[in-house]
Amino acid sequence: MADSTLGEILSQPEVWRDVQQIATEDRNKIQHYLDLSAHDDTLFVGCGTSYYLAQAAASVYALITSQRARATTASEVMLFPDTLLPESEKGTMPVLISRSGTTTEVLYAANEIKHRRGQVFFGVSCRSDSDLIRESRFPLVVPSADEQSVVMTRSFTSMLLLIQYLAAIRSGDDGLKEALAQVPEHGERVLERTQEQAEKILGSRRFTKFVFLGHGPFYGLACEAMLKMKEMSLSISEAYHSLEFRHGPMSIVDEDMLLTILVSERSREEETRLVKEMKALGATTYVICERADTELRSASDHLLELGTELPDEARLILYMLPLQLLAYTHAVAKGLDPDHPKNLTQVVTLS
Ligand code: F1P
Repeated sequence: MADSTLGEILSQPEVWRDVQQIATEDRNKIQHYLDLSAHDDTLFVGCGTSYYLAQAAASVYALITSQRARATTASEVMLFPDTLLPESEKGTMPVLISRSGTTTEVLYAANEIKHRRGQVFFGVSCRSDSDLIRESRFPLVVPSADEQSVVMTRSFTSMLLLIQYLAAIRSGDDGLKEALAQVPEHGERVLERTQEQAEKILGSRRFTKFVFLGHGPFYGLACEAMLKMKEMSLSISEAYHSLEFRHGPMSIVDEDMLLTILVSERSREEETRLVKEMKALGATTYVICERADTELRSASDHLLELGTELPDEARLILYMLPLQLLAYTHAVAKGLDPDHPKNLTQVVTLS
């Protein structure tokens, strides 16, 4: 039976407090990094879970700083660097993200940026003794978020939270830093409520298809939820921008589908309409949101209201707790061991 994966999932509020401490104690160092790395465009880079982290990070970084930010896979930087870092543009700051700091494509991307282009980059990792961090001009490390498990859970949310603090420091938004400081306590309350909810949802029907939807930074979270469900429970699992689901993918909606939507305050009205339509097509709907009005509540077969009074850009990582537990619970119910996911290793190194 899994123990490290579940333990790592449940430890997240405590590790998030460590991130808050790093952002406070290292604030001057982080500000110095930002001063030295003056840039007007940020490219977040990663693989697997760390790529989905890069997607969520780019969107929330742009929201907070009002600066341009993009996300890509490390393999794209390795194979098609000129499409992302054209020689004509020097104002882009790469942020390379990797729990292990040793993933081959990430190190290739680091080499391309540093040694072939003579540029510098931020490195975000859980391991300070890694090649990525040694190569980074601006290293940011969250050691207590590291994991024994193959699948990434607390490393994902903790490195994303650190990047949210980076954005808040960059934009001088003290109100956002105060909002982020409240997230660990909300996390403890969410964990108390969601382990039982995951069992209730999965006990209600035998789902064979899982879809996760979201917009803005919540799309990167939806992609990560898709990957967790796939990695841990070996299930058919897809992720889309919420309104994109109508443009073809909804053809597979039926009674075997659990459709989970990560509702943001910015897109709540449109996402409420979508949930009602998908419920009418036969999907079981699971809505995670800040607060549900009557219409959204009636369209939700299962509902988690976070009730934090925090803005979208501060509330992000709280959505991952129920989503990680949903995947974990489904895996164990199928007799699988999330600590030893099929076909996977903790780090992908190419010889
Ligand atoms: C990235 C990654 C993980 C995946 C598996 C293999 O690792 O692809 O997302 O779950 O563990 O490695 P990293 O570059 O963040 O260490």
